[in-house]
Amino acid sequence: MIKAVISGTGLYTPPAFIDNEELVQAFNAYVERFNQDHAGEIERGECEALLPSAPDFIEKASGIKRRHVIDKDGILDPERMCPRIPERSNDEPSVQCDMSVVAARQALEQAGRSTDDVDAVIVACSNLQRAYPAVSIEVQAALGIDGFAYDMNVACSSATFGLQAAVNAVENGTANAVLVISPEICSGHLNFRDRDSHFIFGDACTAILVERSDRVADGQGFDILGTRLKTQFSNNIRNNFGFLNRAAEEGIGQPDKLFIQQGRKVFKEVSPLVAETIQGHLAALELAPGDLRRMWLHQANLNMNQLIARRVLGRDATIEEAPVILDEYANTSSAGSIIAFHLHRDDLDSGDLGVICSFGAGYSIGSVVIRKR
Ligand code: CO8
Repeated sequence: MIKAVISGTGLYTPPAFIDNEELVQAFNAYVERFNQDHAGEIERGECEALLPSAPDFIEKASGIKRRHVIDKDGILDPERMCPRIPERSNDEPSVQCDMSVVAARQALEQAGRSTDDVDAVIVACSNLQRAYPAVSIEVQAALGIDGFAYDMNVACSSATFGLQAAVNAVENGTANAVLVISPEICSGHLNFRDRDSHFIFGDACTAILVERSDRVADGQGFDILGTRLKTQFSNNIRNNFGFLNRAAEEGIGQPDKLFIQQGRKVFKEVSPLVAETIQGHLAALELAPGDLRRMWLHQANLNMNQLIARRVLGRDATIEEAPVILDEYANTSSAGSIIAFHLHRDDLDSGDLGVICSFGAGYSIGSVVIRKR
């Protein structure tokens, strides 16, 4: 039977980054101005004074120290607090296409492949910059790939769900090699005026090349032993931005057209679900948690990852067992677990087992168990 292999990965990191101190300085300047401008209403009890943010809180509550972003100046401008990413003409490549091409070329280079070897592109991410034509088809054209492409969105689990789609395509013979690309511009849909969440996200793009095992040299890449997906509806992470917004004038400008969450509830509800999903997936593959050398977990919150790893292993995980990239990248939605895999796998030996696991809005969870070839 044809099996699927991860033969290469790539990562595009925007050069600009914002540390917690800079972010909080801009946020607090906005808060100060807001409270001054609304002093009368606040005094009459018609409006609540805004509270300042704090770098210490951010690091302690989340583990995040900084985040890479496409545009820094617009986010740090207290008058704007939103990245400035100018529109491009239809004749220019879109921003998500540009990011995707860089990450994809890196994945191909790592696998020793050219675009001629690829016959499918899946762009899988939390937010697509337009309705159509599909960004994936634009990326396919930019890379000169003969085949097919489509976009998909399962929020933070987009990349792992995309991986399962790629595995299915390779194993049923629809494609020989599939690129799964996740261009995440989280700064575009983060409310930088919201104290509870203004620090959470960053931007990045990952790419994964999935190929038929019989085309990949022994000792190269990772066998995909299995994928398991799980979804369970929840409103606790939500974004109501969509094409019907213009048909409902009452909602225009409301904060729910950006990312909103009940962070505490997400933490409490998702952590056990993730641990159960990984344990159940391992058991179905006749593996035990103790067989895992590494867990490349979704990178949303450090405390959450430590809890999940503890539940899976029955003890605290070492930093080698559950590597962290959110200190540097923050939450990059579906790209997070793939960045962790991309940056923390070279020390693995042939036969070592690991799990890539995403979790987030939906709720959605994707578990991919792999073995170093
Ligand atoms: N500065 C200082 N203090 C603050 C701040 C701040 N910025 N924010 C809150 N506080 C205060 C609160 O007022 C509260 O004070 P008090 O105790 O006096 O009431 C105290 O800090 C504690 O507040 P919280 O209970 O809110 O803080 P938590 O300890 O729960 O930490 C977190 C908040 C970090 C948000 C945490 O709950 C968390 O990370 N939860 C998990 C979240 C998660 O995993 N979410 C998934 C994200 S969704 C996803 O990954 C992809 C979605 C699709 C992509 C969207 C891209 C934009």
